[in-house]
Amino acid sequence: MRAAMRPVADRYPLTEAEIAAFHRDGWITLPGLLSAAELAPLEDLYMRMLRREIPVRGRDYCDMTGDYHKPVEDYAILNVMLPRVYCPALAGNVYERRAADVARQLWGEDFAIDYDQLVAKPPRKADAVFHWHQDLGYWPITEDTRTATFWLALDDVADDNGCVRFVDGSHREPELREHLPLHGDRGSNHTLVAQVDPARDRIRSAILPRGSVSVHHERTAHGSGGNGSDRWRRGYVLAYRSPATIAAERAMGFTHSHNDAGEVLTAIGEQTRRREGRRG
Ligand SMILES: O=C(O)CCC(=O)C(=O)O
Repeated sequence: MRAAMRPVADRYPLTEAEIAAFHRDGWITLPGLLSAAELAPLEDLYMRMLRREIPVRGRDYCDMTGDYHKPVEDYAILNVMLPRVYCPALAGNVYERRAADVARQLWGEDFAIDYDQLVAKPPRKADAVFHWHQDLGYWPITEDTRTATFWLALDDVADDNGCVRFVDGSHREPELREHLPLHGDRGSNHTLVAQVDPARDRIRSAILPRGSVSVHHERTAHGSGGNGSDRWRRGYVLAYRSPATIAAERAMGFTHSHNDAGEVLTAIGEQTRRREGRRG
């Protein structure tokens, strides 16, 4: 299938070169996953959630740059965890169906949604920095490492409005990089920060037109700069993993909600630190 002919209904066929690039670099971009007509109803629900017309419980509506006590009007990165829980109309949408098709081509048939997330930088938010991290730094370490996390652009995104940037090949490093909390402990703020060195790491920006996606692996280091532009930078994240991995997470009490019990998040942090400690 030629790239120009996709998508076809719920399918988005990948080329062999795209599959190889995902496994080599730990991330890829895919153009035109959704059309303007397909984006419009999703964008409407997205904005209703950001405006809090659809209620979101507790810390699942937060600012990824600050502590949990920051006033909403000062938020730099508006972050909604688990939007399909709070807005069931999102469940089963065309983005979910096409992303599932892509995830299965990358990794095999047994793939399901682990969590979803909205992550939006309003215009002129120079402090809307999403710090470098590997997703696995936030997650429990599970046996099956297969992940495909999608980041759908609701706006044209580039460096000026804070697009996501990835470190090529970092998913193939033998150990996770060290992750330290940004503010105090995980009870004060969710954000963790990993070391990335522009002199040593090969960093590339995921420049995406509206309706396109990036797809990354759970160990690929990534982050994003502030939004210095007059445009929004809105992303809609969907993470796919195997049903067995999702069940293992849930058995630990880990749902990707920021309202998960503090002891669960602390135990996961300790598991990651023990793993990092084995490096030396
Ligand atoms: O939106 C961003 O800048 C970062 C998003 C992210 O970390 C992710 O999708 O895993």
